[in-house]
This record gives sequence, structure tokens and C-alpha cells, in this order.
Amino acid sequence: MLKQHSHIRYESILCLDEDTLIQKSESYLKHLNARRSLRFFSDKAVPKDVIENIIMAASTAPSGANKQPWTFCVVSAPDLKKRIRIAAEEEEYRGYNSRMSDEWLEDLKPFATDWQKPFLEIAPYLIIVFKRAYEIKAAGKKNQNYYVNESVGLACGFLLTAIHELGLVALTHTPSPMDFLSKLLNRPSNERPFLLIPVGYPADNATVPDIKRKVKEQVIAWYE
Ligand code: IYR
Repeated sequence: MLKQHSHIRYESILCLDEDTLIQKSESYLKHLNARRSLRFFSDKAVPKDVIENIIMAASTAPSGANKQPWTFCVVSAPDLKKRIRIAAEEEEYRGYNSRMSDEWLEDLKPFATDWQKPFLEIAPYLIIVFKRAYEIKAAGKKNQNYYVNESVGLACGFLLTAIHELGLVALTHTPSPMDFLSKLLNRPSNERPFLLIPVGYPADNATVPDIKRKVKEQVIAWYE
């Protein structure tokens, strides 16, 4: 073993035989393949402990130098959800009517989206993920974070997986630009909005766009 500082023993949790490995990997693929981004939420309450646990599950994601450069803001207050919806819709209205290119609007046609975002008020929780560009230490000293986008993206992936695991649904929403979220949530200057994720149960009769995933030949390049 290399000489390491304060390493502790890694306790492996599973050691499966090959057949079980293959079976489990197939059923995990099937399970994750059933995840969809949803825009139609029920207003049914989700226990606060569930939200806390899925966020702490997300916070186990790997990050540059283990800096964990994220803050998860959780909004359930109806008045604040309304203010977020109003501000998001203002930006989205400008986006759909002038900012987005024709190509972009064309690419979005299968999703049948527009500037209106009622789910921002209907979903019981909005998780707004902020990336922490750096840390502010005493006397205004700044400490660096590393690979911030990669780290926070991974944490969001973990969060979406945890949400799916529980049969709940989410949308990775990026109203653009997102600066209004820093103001409405009164975030410090080292934080920037990364993703807005409504979470809840699906609405009765919720629909999703009929889109396809790439097949393995398009996704994987083997070098054997
Ligand atoms: N932010 C807009 C537009 C939008 C952009 C992409 I890229 C999407 O995958 C979906 C939507 C909206 O949320 O409607």
C-alpha cells in the first residue's frame, strides 16, 4: 500500500457472482430506463424527511477534492413558489419570444413546452441547486473549489436517481437566465444557480413526450 494520510478501510458491501451481476445490471437498466422528466405534478404532499434524505443521498456524490461545492435550497412556501413562477415565466416568455434561436425552438417542438410553468406552483417542493464557485472564509479570504460544474452535475444525477427510486418524479428545469433565483432566495455571492428541480408525485393522467433513447451502438465505443 502507498503511504497515505488518514485512510480507513473500505468495506465492500456486495460481492456478486457473474450471473447475479448480469441479472442485476439488466434490472437496474430497466428500472432507470423508466425514469422520465415530468412537467405534470400532483400537489400531494411529500414528507419533509424524504426530501432531506434524497438531498443527503445527492450530497454523497463525488466532487473535486471532496469540496462538495453545492447548496440545495428547498422551497415549499406557496408565496415564494409563486414569486419564483412569476420571475421564471418572465424570463421564459422573453426566451420563447426572442432569445431562443429558430433551431432551438424547432428542437423543442416534441416537448410541447412554452413559457408557462404552472408546475412551479403545483409541485410540493422546488429544489434549487446552487453551485458554490468558491468558499468565503473569515476576513473575506476565498478558498478554491474544483471541477464545480462536474461535481454539482453528478450530485444532481444522484438526486434524480434517488427521486426515481422512490417513485417520485422531477424535472430538470433551467429557466434562462437564472440570476433571479439568487435574488429571490437571497443567496451569497459565491453561489450561482445551477438547476431548478420540482419534485413530487406525478399528476393523474400525466403525459410525457414520445421520445427515444439512443441505442448502445450510438452511445458506446469499445476499445478491446
Ligand atoms: N428553458 C425553457 C426551454 C427549454 C430548453 C431545453 I434545452 C429543454 O430541454 C426544455 C425546455 C423551458 O423550460 O421551457
